[in-house]
Amino acid sequence: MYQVIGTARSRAMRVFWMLEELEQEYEILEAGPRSKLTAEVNPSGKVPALIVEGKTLLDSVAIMQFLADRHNALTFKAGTFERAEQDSFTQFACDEMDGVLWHAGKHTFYYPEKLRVPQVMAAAKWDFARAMTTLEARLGDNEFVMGEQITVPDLLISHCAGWALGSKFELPKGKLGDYFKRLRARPAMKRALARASQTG
Ligand SMILES: N[C@@H](CCC(=O)N[C@@H](CS)C(=O)NCC(=O)O)C(=O)O
Repeated sequence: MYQVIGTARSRAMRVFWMLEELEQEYEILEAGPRSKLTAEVNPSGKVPALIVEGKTLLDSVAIMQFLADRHNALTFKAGTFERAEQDSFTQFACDEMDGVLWHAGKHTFYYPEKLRVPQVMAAAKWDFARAMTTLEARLGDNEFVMGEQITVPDLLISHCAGWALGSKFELPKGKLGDYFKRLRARPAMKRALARASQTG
């Protein structure tokens, strides 16, 4: 059985969702960033981490892609052009969504007050809005970013969209708004939320 270190209010939520999509059993080892358990497995003290067969894998995106590859679902095969396109969407989510949101978050609550620059929030909202315009163009009329098949970046993008909403960023309506709603309505997402809500 898989074990995941992290909490619902962290990037561990992406991993819970992926495991639910794959219908795998998992145990949540509830531990926050920089907790004793987290520090034991990750020198940076960051969550999530996946423990599988006595080994520990760090980074939510690496974990999600590993699980998708291992269970041959929600991914195209490595070495195909489609996989490269899929990875390009994954990279987009990391750079243009996760990176922007985290940068804003650091200046809102994470850095010591003397290092926070309030103007960063306005710049981050500008970057995020531009990313949404790009995503809308790349999504087109597709159901998911890679067409009819849901893949790793869809979960990642949707998780970042929820994070954005919680951080008072604006989400677009229209086709992109419908895409976000479609993803959040997935039964696996609801199961992951219900399961994770028992954690902090
Ligand atoms: N790229 C990493 C980022 C992990 C990360 O920053 N996690 C946050 C919680 S969502 C954390 O533990 N932060 C603590 C810190 O930066 O000190 C991943 O996706 O797993």
